[in-house]
Amino acid sequence: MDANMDLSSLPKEKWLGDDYLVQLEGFWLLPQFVKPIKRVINHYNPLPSDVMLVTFPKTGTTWLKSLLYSILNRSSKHKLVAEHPHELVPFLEIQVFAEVDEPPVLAAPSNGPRLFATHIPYQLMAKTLDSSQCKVVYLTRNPKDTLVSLWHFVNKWNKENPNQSWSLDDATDKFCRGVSLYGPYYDHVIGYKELSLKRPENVMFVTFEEMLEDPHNYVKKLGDFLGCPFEEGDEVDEIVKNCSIEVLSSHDVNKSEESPAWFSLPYNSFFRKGKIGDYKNYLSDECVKRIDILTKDKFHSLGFMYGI
Ligand code: PAP
Repeated sequence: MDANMDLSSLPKEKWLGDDYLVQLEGFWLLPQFVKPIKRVINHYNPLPSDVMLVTFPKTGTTWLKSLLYSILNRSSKHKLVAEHPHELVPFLEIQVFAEVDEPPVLAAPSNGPRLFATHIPYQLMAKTLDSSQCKVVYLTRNPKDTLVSLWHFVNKWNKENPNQSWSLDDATDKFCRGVSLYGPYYDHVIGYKELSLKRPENVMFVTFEEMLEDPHNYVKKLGDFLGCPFEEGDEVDEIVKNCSIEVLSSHDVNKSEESPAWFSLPYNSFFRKGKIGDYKNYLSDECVKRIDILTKDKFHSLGFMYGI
């Protein structure tokens, strides 16, 4: 992929206020992330021992970062008390490959695997992932809660400028048309769902809802998948509790109104309710209907019974 591609040659859509998104190979991105994403695509060579958490935004990334970090670094899981999950598990395109003109030299780990996160769709990462034995955990969430979470998050972004507050109708319309950060949501999910069916030993596909309903079981499954199973009596319950939204959001670092160097929203903006079905408190019947029709068309017609 040409790293110096002229952004003005890409299709463009209005996003919020004066911001716009550009479309790269079918996916909508903030223009400032195009270059870092290309760096990742061109220069990130995963080690076979690398672990990658992949998500569509607002599907539970922060939660899974804390769980995966704890599962892989059992002796230092106390670090979650003082460090934000996004600092412990960096995003490839937003942190690791963000600033540099040259790709960073990623040191091989002295102990344990490297753990990274990304929102990059499989369709853009296919070459990288198909030629690697690294482990991928893909987390998704039902589209209506994902949309509502994104809408809250973006409006927090716009808090300084109330004229730019984003209506839920416009958010729904953009989401359904795929014009969303890293969207279309459906193509993102399907890309990794199909990959997980093709390469189950390398790609584990989980949903926010099944994890929240039985976190103990899923932490054990993740340990097995990552090659570090838990022994009887091991600290699974402790990990589940320490990564719950109640405990995580109570730490000063996660309550902080300060923003990280790599992002314009405060650390506390990644924690809100963390519940299933919050969309019922916000979306009109009409919006629900529109999304459900799309979900049936995109997911259920493929036999993937999820999202309604
Ligand atoms: P990101 O993609 O910008 O990193 P991400 O972490 O995926 O965001 O999504 C944030 C959502 O996860 C929020 O959902 P809500 O708006 O519906 O509440 C947030 O509350 C939720 N979340 C964060 N931490 C946890 C957790 N420990 N357990 C459950 N949900 C969580």
